[in-house]
Amino acid sequence: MDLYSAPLSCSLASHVALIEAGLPANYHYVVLSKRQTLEGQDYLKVAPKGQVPALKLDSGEVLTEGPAVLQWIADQNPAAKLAPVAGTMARYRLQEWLNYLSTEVHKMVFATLFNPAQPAEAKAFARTVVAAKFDHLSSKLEGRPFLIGEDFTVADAYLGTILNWCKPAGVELSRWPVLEAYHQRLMARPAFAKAVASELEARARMAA
Ligand SMILES: N[C@@H](CCC(=O)N[C@@H](CS)C(=O)NCC(=O)O)C(=O)O
Repeated sequence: MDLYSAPLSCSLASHVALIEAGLPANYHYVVLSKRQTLEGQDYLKVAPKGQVPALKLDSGEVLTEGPAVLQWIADQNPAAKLAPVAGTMARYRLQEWLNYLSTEVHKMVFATLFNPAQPAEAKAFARTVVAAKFDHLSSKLEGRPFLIGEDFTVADAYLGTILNWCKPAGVELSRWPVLEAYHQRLMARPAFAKAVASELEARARMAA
């Protein structure tokens, strides 16, 4: 299986999930501005939407959209408990979180803050919205180790990835001590440490 990702972007969550699930994969890094992998492969031939993550399965099928990719990975190794069993209420809670993170936090807030084409008014609006989103997340994580129950799930892989963006986006995470402590716990997990180190190394190769 092959994961196509861009260093420290939303695809980091899929990278972390693969490691947490103990699934072997080949990692390909995409230079999004060129729609090309570091090896020079035309990324649009792999994933015509041009976005990461994309997971090429051993069957040759290519799966895209982070929430779908994350759940597929989780379902390959149920013993790792990265997602509750399909059909249970807990699984719908996971999907509820993945959708919230994707639409309300990733896209509405951070995609706006990072996009140089967005006008200053849109960025100012995103900065007001982030407070409401983080207040909500913080209230849900108060006194709990993870978003759902006692186990780390792929929703935590996604939220940890998003919280990494606070510093480069100029969002002061220390305003939410619960989220800051949660972020530190996630970054201390071996899977996050390994994936982040590998993606930083890929980013340095891209810059060279
Ligand atoms: N709906 C997609 C969005 C993925 C996405 O926004 N990926 C970003 C990186 S975090 C990307 O590929 N950006 C380049 C682009 O949109 O052209 C998903 O959930 O996977």
